[in-house]
Amino acid sequence: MQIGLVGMPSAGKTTLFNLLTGSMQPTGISGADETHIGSAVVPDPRIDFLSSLYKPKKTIYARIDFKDIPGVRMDDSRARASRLLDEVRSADALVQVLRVFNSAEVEATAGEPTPYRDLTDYGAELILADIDILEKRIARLEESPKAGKESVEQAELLKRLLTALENEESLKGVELTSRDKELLAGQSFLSEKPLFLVVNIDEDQLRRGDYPDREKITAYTLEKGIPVIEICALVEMEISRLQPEERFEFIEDLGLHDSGLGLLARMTYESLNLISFFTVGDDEVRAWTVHKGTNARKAAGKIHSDIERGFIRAEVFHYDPLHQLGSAAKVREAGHFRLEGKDYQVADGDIINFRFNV
Ligand SMILES: Nc1nc2c(ncn2[C@@H]2O[C@H](COP(=O)(O)OP(=O)(O)OP(=O)(O)O)[C@@H](O)[C@H]2O)c(=O)[nH]1
Ligand SMILES: [Mg+2]
Repeated sequence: MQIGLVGMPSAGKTTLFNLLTGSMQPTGISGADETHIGSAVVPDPRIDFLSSLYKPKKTIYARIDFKDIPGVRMDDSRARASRLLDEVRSADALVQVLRVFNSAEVEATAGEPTPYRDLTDYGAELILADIDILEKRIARLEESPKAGKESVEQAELLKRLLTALENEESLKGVELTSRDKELLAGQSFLSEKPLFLVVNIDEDQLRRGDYPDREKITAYTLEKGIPVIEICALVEMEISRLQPEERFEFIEDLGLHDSGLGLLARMTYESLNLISFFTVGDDEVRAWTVHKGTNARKAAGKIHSDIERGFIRAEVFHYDPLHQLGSAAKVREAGHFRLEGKDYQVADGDIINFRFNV
């Protein structure tokens, strides 16, 4: 699972990428031209607590993989534009970064921020790219000399998708039968990907709690069901490079209650229906990420395919009573230990020990 950071040039994607992943990629107009890949540690106070309780040799937080994709500039060649679009296409979900902050340096080349226009233009671009692909595929299907029943069926379906897009409806809203899904297998569309918005604001805008186009952006994202967070990418990145004792002062001063990374992680977990379960012990305390509804056996497979194959039982207790009572022994005494079978649906915050046999 990889999340693409996308949007217009100079929106602050690479700045945000550096903040999230602790990288030092060059930013700015003459910044790097290439896509960057990195992963971010998902902050989780539950892991902090478990680690302080078990004092393991290793503490491993969940991670989210990000890909920083440069924005397409007006003067870009078609080849570059299409290469960048392919990068977007290969991401599983998209975080669109929106330039709202004021910066004389950036405005000298990129002009005044036009956040609402950037937001809607980018959405339209994704739709246009999908239309382009659909038209090509439909033409190919119809021109194929030995067009069988399946090709006809497929072309019909693609035309239905095309109509939706031309009416500016998202593909997320198109109802698909299981046959449709079969016909579409392996085809991915940009406007169908989960999309989140990061509004990249500056310090003043953060203090004021307001910025240009705020109301329009809120209305648009509400209507389209796009989750939004506001981040001061540059400020946070600078703070993250300070010594810990200095950091606190700045965070207090700005009233940054939650880090950009924390907000982004929470938004992606919620919207993508992801949950965490934990494994604990003297060796290792670790968070694992699975989709809501994953059963115990599948969850075991996250750790190792042998554990999935040889699955016998899952010993489960929840983080909450452990946090309240302070030790696994007390949790056991209080009767919160459970033995679950392979079909048990793992819950967010479960602490699991898998019994298996290979
Ligand atoms: N003042 C201010 N400047 C910012 C902020 N975020 C980014 N910048 C500046 O904006 C410029 C562009 O930032 P980048 O992170 O390189 O932008 P990008 O989205 O990666 O741009 P491309 O890769 O060209 O698409 C850099 O000079 C950053 O320092 C911010 O929150 N405030
Ligand atoms: Mg960049």
